[in-house]
Amino acid sequence: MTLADRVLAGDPRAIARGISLIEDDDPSSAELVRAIFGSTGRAYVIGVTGPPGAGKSTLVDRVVHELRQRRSAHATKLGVLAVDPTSPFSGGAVLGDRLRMQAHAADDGVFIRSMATRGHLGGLARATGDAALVLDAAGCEVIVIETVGVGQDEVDIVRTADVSVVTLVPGTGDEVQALKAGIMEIADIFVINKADREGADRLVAAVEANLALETAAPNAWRPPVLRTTATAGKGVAELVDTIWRFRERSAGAQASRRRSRSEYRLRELVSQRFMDHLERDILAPGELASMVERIAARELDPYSAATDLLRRATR
Ligand SMILES: Nc1nc2c(ncn2[C@@H]2O[C@H](COP(=O)(O)OP(=O)(O)OP(=O)(O)O)[C@@H](O)[C@H]2O)c(=O)[nH]1
Ligand SMILES: [Mg+2]
Repeated sequence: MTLADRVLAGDPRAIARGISLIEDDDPSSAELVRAIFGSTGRAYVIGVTGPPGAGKSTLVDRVVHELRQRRSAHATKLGVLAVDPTSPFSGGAVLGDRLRMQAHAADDGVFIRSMATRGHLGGLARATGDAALVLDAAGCEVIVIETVGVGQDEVDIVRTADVSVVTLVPGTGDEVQALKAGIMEIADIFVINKADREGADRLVAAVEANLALETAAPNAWRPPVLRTTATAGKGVAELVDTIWRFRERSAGAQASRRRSRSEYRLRELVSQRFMDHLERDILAPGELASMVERIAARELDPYSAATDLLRRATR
């Protein structure tokens, strides 16, 4: 039996092995994705992002629990990916997540995995997308992806999700940073977690005010701003309801989102492969770096450099 066959059969060890290959950018991971791809596209992917310590893991844990409670209606098999772009190898925060999620360890309907990558730029988003494919192929009906932070990495990772939930916390100024990183635009649902803290009302109002500035098309989904206290499980049922309302409401939008995700992945992969090919097969060692140096020193402009590289690679 191949690894792909075992993944398709839902074997947890094969799932773990497959994700490790993807994480390590092992050449055989492309083969795995090729073999399982036709059996994917069924899972509903929920992205949860927000600043460090916002309570994302606590919230995800509760959401998973809630979905399991409603299992027949929503999901009998679930996957959770906790992605940590800040630590190149599985670090402390991720270990914390692992421990916290022990609650589901005995529950064989839930597969939990933390991820990091030593990959290049954009590598984590690709790895996350591919890891989600593995869980999808293994029969997970719902996949939750947790990412830390509110930067470009998260924006890229959230692109792989069907719904993106952005968590913010009162009294931290998170929303300012999130605004800058452009994460507000990609949110389908806002969650003000730690609503037990002072300043929740103000933060809700600030996010609402910001949303009001956007001119949305009629009938467009207007991101709701929810409040949760994850530690007490408060607001979690409402969050799950809202996610499902989003899922049902936007079936048409979902298809176009999946299309643009496919396009993004293809473009990403081609440019990555093209650069790999250039550096490995065309350029002399260090040649790209010296080109970069010359551009920085204004001896060469980037347009001429790109034209030159393209010509050499396609000759
Ligand atoms: N008061 C309060 N504390 C909370 C709430 N939700 C989570 N916490 C606490 O906040 C801390 C961080 O929670 P995590 O769930 O680890 O947060 P996280 O966003 O996953 O953290 P990272 O993954 O490290 O970025 C923990 O001590 C939680 O118990 C909440 O609703 N209210
Ligand atoms: Mg966490």
